[in-house]
Amino acid sequence: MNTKIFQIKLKQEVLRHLKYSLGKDQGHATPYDWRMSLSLALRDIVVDPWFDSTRKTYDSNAKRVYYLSMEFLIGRLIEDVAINLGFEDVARETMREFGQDYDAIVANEPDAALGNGGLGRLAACFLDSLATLGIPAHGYGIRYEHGLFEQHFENGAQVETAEGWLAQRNVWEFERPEVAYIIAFGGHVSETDGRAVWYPAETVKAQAYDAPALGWQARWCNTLRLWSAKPTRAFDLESFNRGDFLAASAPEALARTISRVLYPDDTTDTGKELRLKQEYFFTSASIQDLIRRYRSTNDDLRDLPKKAAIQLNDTHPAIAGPELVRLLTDIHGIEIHESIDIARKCLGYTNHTLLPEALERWPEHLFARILPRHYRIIEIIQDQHLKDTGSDIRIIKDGNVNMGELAFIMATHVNGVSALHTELVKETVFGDLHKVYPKRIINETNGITPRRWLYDCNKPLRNLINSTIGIEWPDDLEQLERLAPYADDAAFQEEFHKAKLENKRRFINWLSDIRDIQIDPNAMLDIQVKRIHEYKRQLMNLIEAVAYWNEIKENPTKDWTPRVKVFGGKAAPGYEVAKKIIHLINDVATVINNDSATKDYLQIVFPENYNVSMAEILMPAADLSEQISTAGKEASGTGNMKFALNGALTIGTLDGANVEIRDHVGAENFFLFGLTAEEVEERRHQPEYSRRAIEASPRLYRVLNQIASGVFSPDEPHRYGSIVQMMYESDYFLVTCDFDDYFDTQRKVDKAYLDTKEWTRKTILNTANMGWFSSDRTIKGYAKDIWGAKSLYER
Ligand code: 26Y
Repeated sequence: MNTKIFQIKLKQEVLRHLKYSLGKDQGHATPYDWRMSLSLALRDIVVDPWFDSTRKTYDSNAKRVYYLSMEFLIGRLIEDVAINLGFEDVARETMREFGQDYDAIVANEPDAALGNGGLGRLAACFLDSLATLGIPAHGYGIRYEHGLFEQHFENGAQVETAEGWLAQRNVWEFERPEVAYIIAFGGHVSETDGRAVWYPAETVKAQAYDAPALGWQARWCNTLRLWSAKPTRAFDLESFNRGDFLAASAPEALARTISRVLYPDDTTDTGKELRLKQEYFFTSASIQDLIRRYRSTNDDLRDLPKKAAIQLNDTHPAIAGPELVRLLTDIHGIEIHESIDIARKCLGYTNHTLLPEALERWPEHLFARILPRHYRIIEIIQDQHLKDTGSDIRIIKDGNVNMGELAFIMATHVNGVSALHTELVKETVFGDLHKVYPKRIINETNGITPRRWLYDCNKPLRNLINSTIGIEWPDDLEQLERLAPYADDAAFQEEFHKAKLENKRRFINWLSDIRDIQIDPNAMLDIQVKRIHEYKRQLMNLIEAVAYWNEIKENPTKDWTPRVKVFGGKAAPGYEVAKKIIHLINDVATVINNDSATKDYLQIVFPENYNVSMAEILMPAADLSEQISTAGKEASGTGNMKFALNGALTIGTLDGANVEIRDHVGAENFFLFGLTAEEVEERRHQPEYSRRAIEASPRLYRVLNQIASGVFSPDEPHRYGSIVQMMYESDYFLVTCDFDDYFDTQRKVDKAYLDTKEWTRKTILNTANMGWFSSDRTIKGYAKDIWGAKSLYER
């Protein structure tokens, strides 16, 4: 449609929704009303490609991908939809004609924060790429009433409050009251003549809510189906009549708690009964749903693997294996060993972490109590595996049901998320199983969607790229290589630098709205944003800041490179050390930012509540990306990719996808430091390794003394005594051992930054060589190596 005509149409549609969906007239409409009306008008346009895609999928009876994930960290959608439809300018102009500020309307949308961090954001990027590539797919997850908690600081300490995205209507979803399944828990199983019948103690209903997942240029549209728990019987009249009012509302209470809130932990095993129920709840609903869909057009469930590829995003949905077996055998009458075989052919499992505390294990008694039939099926799966392989690796061991082993044994392919991580998976967590199934583990290096993480969030750079290499790159990101020849072109360098400055100004303006802080856009923006974890070593970054501050104070007239250090991220509410680190960062920031002798050279900011929308402002603005985890601990990282794609240089260790990023952008355009994964293991065996490292480094020693003696916490001098003591006695993540190399490398960064032309040349080469890290490439890999799924979209 011609732009002008479309604009008139969109204008009419927005007004129609304002009047008939919101019940408002123009004179009284709030930004919320405008946002809703615009969203609804855009949503209407999405419905056609959505129907088309669904129809094509049914007509072709093609293989579908089912991506099961406890987390989808989506962020806002309005701009994403407008851009995928190609109507961004039209939407902006339409709102302007109504006298509305389009950016403010976009910002009115709450983030859909149905995830903790990397794993959840990866799922969201994968949905985008699946739709862009035209692969028929469903995302399946939980429609949490409360997403990830909101973080606030009180006197520098993190406090959490409940997030309430569903307090407002979620415009992107369609409620499907007719799509509902019964999910059972507890009770007992009776087995007669080899036939098992499960008599559950309680049941809830899983009800579907569908949101369209639109791809680039609206060529294809998949579905994200999220399950909400509802009571099977809203009200137990019998109990009520007996006068037992509490019991009468018990089914409702259980149902509501199941999809009430996202577990706010990442990488610490919560081991809570409710979490197991959540996992089974959404997995069972999803498996029942995909079987129903399959049976609507196919007869024999033995052919399910030809039509359904089920991907498990970590072990959280690992109960999918036994659940599929249960449905095939108990409901559809297929012999159990054959069912196991069918289920395995459908399943793939992605591992996202090597940290032992993040591997899910359920106490046997708890598991058997809640899922008695599945417990029995797991025993059968285990027996068959032991018999087939002659190994002695068990799923049920030492009183626990191990979900990693279960997922591994039930999957055709197990994948790691970066080259290094995959090798470590083979050597460590699944070393034994790898020997038994040597072909099962493969690598699929993570990626990010270039639509959200460059095209949408970085308009200055988008425009420059468009005018340099054309507009084909957003779904063919390796075209960015064509920017490489311009790296030495002075005019292009200037334009590239200007785009970066514009993004930095945008960040500074945003920050000045929430903080009283003056920042020079020419200062280096050095950013570390991610969940707060000891292994990610925010503490090392902070110690380095203090050491730098000390140095500036000693020699205030030297030409120091001005830096603004930005931290962002949440700590799991129960993770005490991480919370202490947050408090320390804020305390150090208070002291350093108030030091008039150094404030032209060093400032520290830690904006509250880092989320996807904040990332969209930070990533394009960064000069330096901090990717400094202890080698061997970060499975991949994806923030590292977002920064480099947007023209930041990385200071980082040889960990996760940093290794591959460095290979792509070139070692000379990456600031490498630190021990390798192998050296880390060796070092841990040396006695007193951290004490010795501290004694060998006067700089580090001094900073630790300052922290320990209360320089940053005069109101409570011993506040950080435990942290300093930990550095001396149990520095498991080797902050102390990597510190000197890190500090020295930062000084190389300082020096490099002073040469703007050379720095810009390097940043151009980063952007130009990051195309491989598009999640489109990742999804093509999964489709070919694991799913056997094809694109149905014709160009
Ligand atoms: C068991 C439960 C407490 C749990 C909940 C969430 C365990 C783990 C998680 C989340 C893990 C996670 O986000 N891992 C990250 O996955 C990213 C995507 O693959 C990686 O880039 C990143 O390195 C990894 O830490």
